[in-house]
Amino acid sequence: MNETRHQVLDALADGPVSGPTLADELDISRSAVWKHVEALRDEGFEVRSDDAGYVLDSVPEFGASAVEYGLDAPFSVEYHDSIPSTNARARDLAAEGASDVVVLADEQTGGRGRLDRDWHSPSGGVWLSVLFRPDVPMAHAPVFTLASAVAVTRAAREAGVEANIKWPNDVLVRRGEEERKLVGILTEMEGEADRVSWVVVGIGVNANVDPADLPDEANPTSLSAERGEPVDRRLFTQRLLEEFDSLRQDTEQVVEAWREYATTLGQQVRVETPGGPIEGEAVDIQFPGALVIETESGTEVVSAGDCEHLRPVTE
Ligand code: BT5
Repeated sequence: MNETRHQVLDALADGPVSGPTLADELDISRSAVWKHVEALRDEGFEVRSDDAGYVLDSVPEFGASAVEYGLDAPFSVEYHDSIPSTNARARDLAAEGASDVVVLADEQTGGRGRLDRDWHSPSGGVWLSVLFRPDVPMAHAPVFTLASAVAVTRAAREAGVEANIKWPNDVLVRRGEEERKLVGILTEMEGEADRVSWVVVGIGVNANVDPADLPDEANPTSLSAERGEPVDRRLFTQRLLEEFDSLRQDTEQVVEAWREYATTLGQQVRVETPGGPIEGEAVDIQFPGALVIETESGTEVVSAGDCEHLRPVTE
């Protein structure tokens, strides 16, 4: 949303405000005010005009301006009802030089997980990618995957869903022994060894989605299924972005926060790494995101791989 539209919206929220007053305050023409109001109406904002002027009656459920409105983080939002993949779009924007942009979609038709796996993204989810340019070496970039897992976990908990993190990139809900996948995260980046050029953090949240529409083998769940009612996607997305914004600026606090929500620590795990499987007890996480595993033959530090939580062997 451009700066003037933002100002118009803020003024309407404090309304009633007349067209001429707004035009004076913002130093634009009356017809420009009218155009901004019409554009907001087109986006689903209900703007009433009465004798005293314009009044904002309601904000749309989802969309670019809806999420930007009242957002306490410096991101601009690009919204799509349907798009192949928000990560692919964010990569294109990165190539054009953009930064601090969030690509948000209601539905993805070609969503991707790690290793080019499919990510099912029916309408009703929160499918988003954050493009930014942190001033850090490439080796530190995995911390942003952890940061996004923490951010989404906090937002889910605020929405009443007791989410936990499974290393490295899953957010789950536990039911007894069972773990159900609520969120997947895919981080992509480009740069030189000593400096990241851009990072795209792709976060896929099963928000108001029926788990029956998602692949069975992942044991999926959704915010609406856990809550028994739909979540306010606008507020959820705002909280997620605000938490992420504060964590990305203070990466020191990320590992500590991650430990608080992790289910992986203390568990027997099997991690499929490019060099083969590693099995043992997950004992810690190290900056910027490596898992420390005690195996029979010593301590291993693993920076990437698919992690399986093994059931403890009971005798
Ligand atoms: C992930 O991959 O978990 C990362 C997913 C990232 C998706 C976001 S959405 C916004 C952005 N745009 C994109 O195109 N991607 C990102 P991975 O750990 O590889 O898990 C993939 C596996 O999860 C699949 O093989 C399925 O088994 C399962 N799966 C697919 N869709 C799912 C869903 N909606 N919920 C739960 N599990 C799912």
